[in-house]
Amino acid sequence: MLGLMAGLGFGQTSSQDWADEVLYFVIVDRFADGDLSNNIKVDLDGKGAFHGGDLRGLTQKLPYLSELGITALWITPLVKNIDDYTDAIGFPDWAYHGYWADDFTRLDPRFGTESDLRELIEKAHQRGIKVLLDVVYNHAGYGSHYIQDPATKAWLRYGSACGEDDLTSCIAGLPDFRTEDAQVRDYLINAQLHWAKSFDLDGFRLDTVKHVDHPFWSENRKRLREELQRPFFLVGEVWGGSYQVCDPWFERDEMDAGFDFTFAGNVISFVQGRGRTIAFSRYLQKRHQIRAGYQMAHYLSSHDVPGAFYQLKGDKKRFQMCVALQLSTLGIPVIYYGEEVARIGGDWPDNRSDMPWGDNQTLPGKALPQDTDMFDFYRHWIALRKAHPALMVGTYRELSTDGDVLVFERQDPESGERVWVAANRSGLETTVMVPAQDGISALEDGLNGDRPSLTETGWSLTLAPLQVRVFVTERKP
Ligand SMILES: [Ca+2]
Ligand SMILES: [Ca+2]
Repeated sequence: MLGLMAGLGFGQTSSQDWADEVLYFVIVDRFADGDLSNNIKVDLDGKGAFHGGDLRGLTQKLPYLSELGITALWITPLVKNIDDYTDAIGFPDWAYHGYWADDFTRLDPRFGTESDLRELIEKAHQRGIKVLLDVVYNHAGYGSHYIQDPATKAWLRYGSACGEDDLTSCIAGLPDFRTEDAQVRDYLINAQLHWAKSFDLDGFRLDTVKHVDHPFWSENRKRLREELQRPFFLVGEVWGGSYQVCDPWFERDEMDAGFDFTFAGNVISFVQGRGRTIAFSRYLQKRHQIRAGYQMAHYLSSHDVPGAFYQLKGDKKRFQMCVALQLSTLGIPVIYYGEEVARIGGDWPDNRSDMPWGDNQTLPGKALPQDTDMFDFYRHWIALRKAHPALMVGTYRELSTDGDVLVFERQDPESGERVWVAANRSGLETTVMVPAQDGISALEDGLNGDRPSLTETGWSLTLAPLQVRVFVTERKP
């Protein structure tokens, strides 16, 4: 791998390596509590309180994640966070999410020890699961030691020093690092490089990307490459990001991928019958115009937005359509913890509720039910995606946009494999005719093995109400 990277030049391979990943995003505190001894001021009834989840709990749940089929984990920041809460929003809100750092040079004991982190990464790798650590360069937590310490307080903008633009404003009133200052920049990059060097992490998820200047991101990339000498993936949160919005960071090769803020809204509208079928098809097609070698990570829910299942008011069939389309679309699908067992979520802070563990006694979500049928649905679609690279990286070709049925073809540029995806958003069983295509002699449903027939007018595809099907094609013998 290293030799290949040297030969191709940087920026050519690390992103491609992630084209076949399925990423699972965990808020460590809300997932699984594997060590009661590190629980400090845990309050399971407090929506903004620590709930006790930690690295050891996450490690214990790796078999569950393997069964689901995910191939990479994104975990919330682990560095020491502030010990106080804010009640500006009407209830005590603590740093359980990890985004309010107090000290970038050590781990927060509430999430675990360095040996816990080492064990998580080692055991994840044994299962073929990569680990991305979330890092924040833009700001520190409220009242953090960085603004108390005379040696560092000039490093930040806070109070009346906060600016008005993206780079210098204090997001949610958080002290903003002067990342344009070389001393501050070097401190922050050194601190995060330490974690990348000391642990076998596979990359970083970069927080608040558009609030930090481009020279900082270029330096970050350069230092990581020079000092790690191994593939190290960077996926960045550019708020509101699409492939176009993220392109300035791709153009400068400051990150490999960005989060796609456009997918969820578009797919939810489509399954709700809003907008024309062809509009959704053209949206999907356009996503393929992304700069070569870079990727978008598309999600249905996150810690910052109300999730798709909640927006669809718990409509399971329509949510499953979103899932099936997410898993048959270009990019890196991101599953937000618990979606796969129908955690309903809600508006903030309910979108950060505990992972439901059914009746298996895992804290903090031990009493919350799991929808195992939803889990199986995810498992099958993830397996289908992994079995057919066309679904991950294939080109897009529209086959039918009649009425409420969308049919498109994905073709793997490497193997030539062609796979069809058909989605019926109507509440009625619908049959659509797709004209015969050169080079295709038979179709087979990738999940149940059904083989549609070729009539004089074309392929007759019948879809149940609110169903998505994938057809694997066969060539003429
Ligand atoms: Ca704990
Ligand atoms: Ca900033």
